Amino acid sequence: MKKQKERPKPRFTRNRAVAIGAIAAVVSLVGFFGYRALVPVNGTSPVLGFPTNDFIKATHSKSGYFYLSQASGSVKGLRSTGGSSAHINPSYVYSKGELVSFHFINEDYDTHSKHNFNIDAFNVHTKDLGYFGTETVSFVADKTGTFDYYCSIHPEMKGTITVEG
Ligand SMILES: [Cu+2]
Repeated sequence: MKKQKERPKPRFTRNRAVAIGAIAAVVSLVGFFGYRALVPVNGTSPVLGFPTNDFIKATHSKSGYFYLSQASGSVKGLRSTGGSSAHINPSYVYSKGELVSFHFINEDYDTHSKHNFNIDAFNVHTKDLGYFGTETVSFVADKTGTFDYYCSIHPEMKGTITVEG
């Protein structure tokens, strides 16, 4: 009678360890960004729901300092002015009540100047960020109208945010 080979016992394999590590990383990322996104800077209580994410960078070229949207394809809230996915000092459009997260990054490779991002109407004020600094600010678009966003260091860096009722 043939003796059956013993099957290897299930072990904590390397692959499994990698998978668990990856899941833990994703969960902690979601926890970090999710929590920040839930507390708007112009409110006191967390807002449940998925924010509209907009990525905007501060940069510089021969034409001066400006903001540039970092949109891949069509992004909700960004009013397209052409076929290009990058917009200089872009205009944003939101619906009243929308939770908005701005992800701001200083990519001013030219001058390494500091930059910030402000929307007074919604109490949005980032720190003065150095080169490659980033900050995420979330707010609730709780009033209608057209409002300015700007960099307090460079007057030419400004654009508008429109909230429609
Ligand atoms: Cu600036």
